[in-house]
Amino acid sequence: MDKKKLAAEHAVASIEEGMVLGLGTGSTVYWMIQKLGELVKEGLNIKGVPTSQETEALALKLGIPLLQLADVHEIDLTIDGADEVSANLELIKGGGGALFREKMIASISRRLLIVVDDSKVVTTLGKFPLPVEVVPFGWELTSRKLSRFGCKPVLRTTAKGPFITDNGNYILDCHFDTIHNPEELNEHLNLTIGVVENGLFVNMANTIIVGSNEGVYTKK
Ligand code: ABF
Repeated sequence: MDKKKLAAEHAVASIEEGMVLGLGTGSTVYWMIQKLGELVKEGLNIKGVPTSQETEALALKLGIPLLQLADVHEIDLTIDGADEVSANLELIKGGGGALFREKMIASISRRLLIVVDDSKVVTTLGKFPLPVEVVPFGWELTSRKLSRFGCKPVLRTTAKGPFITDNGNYILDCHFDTIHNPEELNEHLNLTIGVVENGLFVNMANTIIVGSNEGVYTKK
């Protein structure tokens, strides 16, 4: 059984009639969106999903109603993936490069439900390199400032050059190994000139649904 699919399909049970839903990105969320599309076809009536480039085409294909983000003041429930989840429900996100928009959606969500397989569950964050979105101008200076926090920043690249986010920025994948105080680091990173946003989601996730070989379990 696909552990990501197990977690994602379990998460759908949290979706209620009339909700404004936030959808994240990634292969785990993909399974959830597929299941949501089936329920919409069977008559589930949700208010809609704020559009984002990643989900728009799939949502339209599945008949999931779309809302203009500017018209959305609050999201009832956001379901998203993660790259690492700690015992305190702190997250590292952004492996897919969409951390800024995911954090913006999460910031107006009443509930944030994370779906992962058990490979993402860790005791301490940091083994997964922390994605930090930075302005291209002076990125090398920003990189040097980030290294002072005890990491090795690496510019994310593609075959054609630097990876460019949906917002036109670069990503520095910061290798920390361990992050002992995610809350403090999150603040320090975002106060660093040149940093747009970082992949630490602290005090944001309410529930984690984990798919494993033994089935599904929930961390709250
Ligand atoms: C997204 O899901 C990203 O924040 C994160 O990098 C990714 C995890 O992808 P997957 O579910 O495919 O492992 O939300």
